[in-house]
Amino acid sequence: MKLDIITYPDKRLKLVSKAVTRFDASLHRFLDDMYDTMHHANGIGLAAIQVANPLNILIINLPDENDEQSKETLIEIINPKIIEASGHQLYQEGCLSVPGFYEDIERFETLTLAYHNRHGESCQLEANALLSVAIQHEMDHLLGKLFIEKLSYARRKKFEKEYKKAQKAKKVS
Ligand code: Y12
Ligand code: CO
Repeated sequence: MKLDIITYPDKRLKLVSKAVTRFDASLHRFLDDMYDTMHHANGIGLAAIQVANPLNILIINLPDENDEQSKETLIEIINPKIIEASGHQLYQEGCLSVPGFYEDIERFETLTLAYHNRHGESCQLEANALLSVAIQHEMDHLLGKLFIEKLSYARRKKFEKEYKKAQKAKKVS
């Protein structure tokens, strides 16, 4: 089932998400709904708070070398914790909760992540390049942070003006 994605400036995006403690059928249904929602919106990453549920859950589904997404490569990450990070990279980010805006953001190049899967089992992964960017972007959502908060003062002001104008135009059409 597809859920509604909340968008900036919805205040719920500022909430700090809470740990998942029950790895039950209701969690599995919610993860499936998150996938349907992200897939329908052509996204590659989604955090639970983007569908108004403040839990430490994120999903990532990167495209393959032919630019195609497959559910087989979906990564479900619950209660993530970065245990090591190094290097720096710039990547042009976008967010389903900030539609129509993309900007270069600096992130760690590589990271090691500890997390739980949908069954509550402890897992670990190493990520670099796009996967590393996606994990850091989605983990910021769990802390109530959006990538636009990383912009310079001048760029953020320009964004606010452009975004408001685009929102107004959407309402009229
Ligand atoms: C690298 C950078 C950022 C992430 C976080 C996950 N971000 C997304 O999945 C963004 C998806 C997105 C999709 C859009 O819709 C279409 O392309 C059809 C979109 O377009 C509009 O809003 C108009 C914007 C963002 C992971 C890895
Ligand atoms: Co986002």
